[in-house]
Formats: sequence, C-alpha cells, structure tokens
Amino acid sequence: MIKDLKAWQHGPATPPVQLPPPDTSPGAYEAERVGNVYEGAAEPVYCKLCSGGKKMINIGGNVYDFATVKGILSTEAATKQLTVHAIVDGTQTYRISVNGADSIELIMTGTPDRVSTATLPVPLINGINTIRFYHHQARAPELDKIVIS
Ligand SMILES: [Ca+2]
Repeated sequence: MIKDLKAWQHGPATPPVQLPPPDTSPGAYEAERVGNVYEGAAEPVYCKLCSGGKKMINIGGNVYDFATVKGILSTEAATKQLTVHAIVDGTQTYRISVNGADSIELIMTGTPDRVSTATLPVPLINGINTIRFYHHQARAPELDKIVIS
C-alpha cells in the first residue's frame, strides 16, 4: 500500500516525454538538484509545470520534513534577493534559514495549477551558502527552484 502510494507520488514509470528543462541561468538552483538535502518525507517528484520537470514535495508540518538547497555561490558577503518559485495551494508559509541563522518567514499565495513566486532579501556569505526550507506546524509550498539575484 505504502509502496503503491510512493509510486503514485513519483509519477508514471515512464515520465512524460516533454518535461521543461532545468534552469541553468546564473543564480538559479533547482530544488531537485543533485546535492541538495531532502529530509524526512520531503522528496523530488515529477511536475510538468515546473522548471526541470520536478519539484520538492512534503516540506514542513513537523520538525523533520525539510529541504536544504546547497551549493549556492556568492562572490561577496552581501544581501541578495532570493526569489522562490513554488507550487502553492492557497496561502502557505516557509520558514527559511540561511546558513543556519534564525529563520525568516515567507508567506506565499497561489493555486496548484501554476508556479507562484515570492522574493525576499537574504544575507549571503562570500563562498558557498545553504538555504533550508521548512515549517514546524504546517505543510509548506512545493519548491520548484530558487533564483538568487
Ligand atoms: Ca524544479
């Protein structure tokens, strides 16, 4: 039963032939990118609307379901704009922690039939940054990608 549910969440065994390509522009990081961390129930699944054809589902709702986007390069210590691309069902909220710092709240609104975006300033260090997406109380949006500018 659980196995069947997992198979359903991952989509068909043969994925749709036409999936959108990943965003390889500077500052773009797919949520499903290899090297990211998906903890607990959080996992990448197919999404025909999404950049790269995948999104990260099951983020938030407790302390152990979260996703961390790693390898975010900045060539200076500065405040940059983080634009979050996600599938949002109504109003949902992320807690966002940059490099392990206290979290910033990001409230997003949208509908499941499109990718919604929201932008907030984040402090980056010079070098490799990590950004953790989570929420302890409620399910957060399904993360497609982030763009740093
Ligand atoms: Ca994606």
